[in-house]
Amino acid sequence: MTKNKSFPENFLWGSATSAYQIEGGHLSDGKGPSIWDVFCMIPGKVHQGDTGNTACDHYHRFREDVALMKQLGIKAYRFSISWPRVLPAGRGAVNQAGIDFYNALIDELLLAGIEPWVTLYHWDLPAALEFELHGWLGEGIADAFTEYADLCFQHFGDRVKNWITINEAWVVAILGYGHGVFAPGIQSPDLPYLAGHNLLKAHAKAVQVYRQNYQPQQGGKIGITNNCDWREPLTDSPADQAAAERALEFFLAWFADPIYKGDYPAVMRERLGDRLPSFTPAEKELIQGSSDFFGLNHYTTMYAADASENNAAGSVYGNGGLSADQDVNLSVSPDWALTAMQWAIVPWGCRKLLQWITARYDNPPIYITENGCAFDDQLRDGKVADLERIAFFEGYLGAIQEAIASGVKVEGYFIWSLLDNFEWASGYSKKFGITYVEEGTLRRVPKASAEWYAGVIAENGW
Ligand code: PNW
Repeated sequence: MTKNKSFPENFLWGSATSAYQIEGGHLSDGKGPSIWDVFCMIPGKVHQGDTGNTACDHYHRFREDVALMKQLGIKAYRFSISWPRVLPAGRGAVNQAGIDFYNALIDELLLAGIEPWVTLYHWDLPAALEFELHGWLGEGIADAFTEYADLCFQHFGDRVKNWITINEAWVVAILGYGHGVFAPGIQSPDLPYLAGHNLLKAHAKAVQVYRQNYQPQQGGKIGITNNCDWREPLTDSPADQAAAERALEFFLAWFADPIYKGDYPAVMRERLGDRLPSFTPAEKELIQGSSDFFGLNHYTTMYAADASENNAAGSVYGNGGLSADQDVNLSVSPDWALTAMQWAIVPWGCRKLLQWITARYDNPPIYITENGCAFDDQLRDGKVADLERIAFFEGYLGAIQEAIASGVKVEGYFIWSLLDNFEWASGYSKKFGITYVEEGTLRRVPKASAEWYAGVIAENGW
């Protein structure tokens, strides 16, 4: 690995969170319930019955959290707006207290010299829209999302110059409507493709409103963030190479091809037929070119092997999407170190994925809007001494530098996450960085000092 430590001069360094995972105040000051508020109440859905009711109590402690960001020296902060906090029923009546909260947060960030990056949808759909429209399966959902997005551009767009419409459509579709392990908890072999279709339409409509009514005066940029692992062929056989490519297309090209090429990947159409909805010509036109940047969340890598003969998943569900549709078997190498979430640490997979995106989508500007790791806290003198995390970032940032050196346009990087938080169906753990759970709320635990880390880094020759 090259030891050139420099990143491009204007490279953006940030940290990220999402509303339901950190805010708490789940029904405070007029907020409506989201599908995650409801999902958490169903016994057995979330580890130990945990909820985001209080989470990091960021709703009440955001000034403290912004001070923490300032101390960390981050230049940008990616957070999400809770749709039911500003529109308690999803549409119609506005909750002014919700608008006030995000105004205060944005002002506090700007005062601290930190650029706000706002995600409009990070999974906390207003519960009302689940009942009334069948959530992301419903015909009217794209219009409801556009009404909400419009409200946000109108109230916050004078100060927010970076917008992300949807966080990880793949997770919403596959985990929410395929495996059913995330809200709204639906298990189906077909519905993920309908949910994904509506997510893309919602994204594109919101972008159209921004571009027509706000971007000319406000001058910001808008895009979507998708997640993808790397898929490495298990062997160099043509069948395994094709399997790895197919797995990437079912993961990332599912959502990126319509935006960069105007339609779903051919391999998805071939394999899914009518189970994959079709765009009208007008919709294709609306969706194509609807992202000013390529937002990417990346965490891990798996081997991919052709499974046309023997699909090891043995069911429609697998950890790379709906595996029966892809005929891909996934595995990890026993040599790869794992995070506490059992995700393999494979920095070169990050480099290869960035290069794959660059080749397939003609070198778009990429923002890595999430990358990070979970580890058990190791406390030293009451402070978190997270050596494994330092090594993780050393590896992944080195891989990103290599990608940049090879011509990939990575323009920014956001660490997931600023705060230890509510990890969806996994609930809380003590496994992340800055904070840990104590008596139902999260107590802040400082990191070890910068000097101490500098010593460790020098000692290890990083
Ligand atoms: C992302 N998967 O979630 C989310 O954007 C965050 O809210 C979350 O806390 C973070 O990554 C860590 O999990 C994912 O199964 C959840 O591949 C699941 C998957 C990927 C991303």
